[in-house]
Amino acid sequence: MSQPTQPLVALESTVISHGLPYPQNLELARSMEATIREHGAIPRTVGIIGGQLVAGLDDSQIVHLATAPHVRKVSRRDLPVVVARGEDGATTVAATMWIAHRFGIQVFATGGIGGVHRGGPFDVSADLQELAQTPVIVVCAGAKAILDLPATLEYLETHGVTVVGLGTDVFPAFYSRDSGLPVDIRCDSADEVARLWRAKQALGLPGGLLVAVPVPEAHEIPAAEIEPAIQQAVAEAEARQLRSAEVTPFLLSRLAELTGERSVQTNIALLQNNARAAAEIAVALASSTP
Ligand code: PSU
Repeated sequence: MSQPTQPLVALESTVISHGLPYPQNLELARSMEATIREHGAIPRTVGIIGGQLVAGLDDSQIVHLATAPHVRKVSRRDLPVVVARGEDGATTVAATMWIAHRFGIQVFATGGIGGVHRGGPFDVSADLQELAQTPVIVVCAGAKAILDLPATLEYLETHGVTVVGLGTDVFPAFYSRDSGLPVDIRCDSADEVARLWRAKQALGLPGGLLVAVPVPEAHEIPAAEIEPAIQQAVAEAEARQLRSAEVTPFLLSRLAELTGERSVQTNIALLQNNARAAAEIAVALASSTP
């Protein structure tokens, strides 16, 4: 594959349509794009409009996904459905990675990835399998502790996905900086991440790279504080017998209700931070000699 000449950064749209309330979702979508530009890279927010895959939604399309009711949450398995029906769709990490790759984008900033859910029934996000097969660097703040984090990291290990801690030795847990679980490798700069990515490509290894960046300290919600709300939300999801794609949006919105505005502020802070880190990685990749 040809090397990127432009420092492009993909952004997902499930966080806009399903992850944050209005109007913070719209403000966030716009300010992540602005942060990426401020750091010398080019944002490409990904979504589906009228059955067309778009990598680089314009402002009116972003407003539409932030405000329209019932926009479908689109993961990999939903892609043919929305295309065949000419529908709109908000793309998850998995679908955004797949579209980003099709459009030649190698770096993607998100908040938290999906993973292996706690307890039963068996529920594994398609995000993990996408990381195993699609060559995109995904910059996130780890995964929420609504998930089974040890099982999530095991799954990634089994599928050959290297987990990088950017400026950290431990996998962050989204709201909290420390899940207590180690990452595979610590990198302390965007250049170091770019070198790792080049090495992976030179070896011909398939799949992506997960770069985990802890939420800035000022915005952290310590694990002990967030855990009771997580346990309550997980118990409620089980009592309602939710399945598949319904589970994550339910847990996210219950957590927001249970923790109030604070969790939304933390969510926004880490997304901005990830946008900055992803822009720096994209710039490092675009300027490094292949
Ligand atoms: N985790 C978050 N916020 C989010 C999501 C996950 O903290 O908005 C979204 C992402 O788009 C992710 C998707 O790809 O949820 C995972 O959904 P599922 O578990 O159904 O695969």
